[in-house]
Amino acid sequence: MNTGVKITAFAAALAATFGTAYGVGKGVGPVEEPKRTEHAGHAAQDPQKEGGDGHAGHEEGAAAPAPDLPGGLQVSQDGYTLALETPTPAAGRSTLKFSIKDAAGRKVTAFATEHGKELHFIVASRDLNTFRHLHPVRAADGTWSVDADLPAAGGYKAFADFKPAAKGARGVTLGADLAVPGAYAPKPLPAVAPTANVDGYQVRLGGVLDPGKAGELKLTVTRAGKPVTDLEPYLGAYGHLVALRDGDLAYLHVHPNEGGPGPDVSFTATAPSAGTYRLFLDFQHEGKVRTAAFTVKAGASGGAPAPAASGAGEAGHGAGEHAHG
Ligand SMILES: [Cu+2]
Repeated sequence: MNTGVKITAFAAALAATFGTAYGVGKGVGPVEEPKRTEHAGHAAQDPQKEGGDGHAGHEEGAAAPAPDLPGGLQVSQDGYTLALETPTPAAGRSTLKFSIKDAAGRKVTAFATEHGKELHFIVASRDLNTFRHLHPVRAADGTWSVDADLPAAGGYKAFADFKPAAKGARGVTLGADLAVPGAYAPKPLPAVAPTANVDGYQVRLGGVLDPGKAGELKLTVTRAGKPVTDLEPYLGAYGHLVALRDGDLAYLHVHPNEGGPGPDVSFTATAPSAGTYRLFLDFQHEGKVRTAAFTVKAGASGGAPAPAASGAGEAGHGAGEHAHG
């Protein structure tokens, strides 16, 4: 399946989600009683049908779920919705509030613990220059809140990475737009570089991010030229890595490998496509968590399409090589 197909499936899923969740279709087209929302996440219709009025997907059967979409691209998935209560916070320090709602619109209050927390909340600016990895506190009614410092006006995206405790639920990462009002001056994406400096630490990135293939990324932490060999566990590992794709902020939570306590921290990562990614490494030393950020290109050719060879069967779908899942 190539990217074009995935985007089509995504668009169809979105259309179906809006159609069912908000009743947009009612009175507009011949939409009958919409099926329940658990349908919304599985709306991978025959792509030939898209381009219609977006409700073509209510028939059974055609649907393969879209499990291989990267995380963070949808505000609703698997019946769960990220509902921001503070979608336009002021610049500077403010309290962000949100909830995760289930298909019935109720705030979810039962979550599985992953990496030591029920929910990981990431806020990144659209230009990928600002990144916050936060751990909100949940009130008994399911409202989450956390203080965040968003330094400047502009577009941001909030990600909630969690696994509902409900039986059979899988982990999801939902993404919702957030905007800090004011005059916006986007910054260019920092250049590709193998090292990043933060608070007197230098972090070197080794390894290659390969589209569609799991590969090892190794980060090495030094301070004043000396390897740091006493990194501290943070959320059960010696580092946490989040990768965001430039262009749409698709979210990859990358899994840490065994090892530690430094100077090397190793991860296994799979880029869903060629392109440019911004990697954010959180590591803890001497009681403080710091973030080192890198710009990385996946696919050395910078996104050249796969050879269209061996035509036949998958005509028009290229030679996609996505093996992640
Ligand atoms: Cu976290």
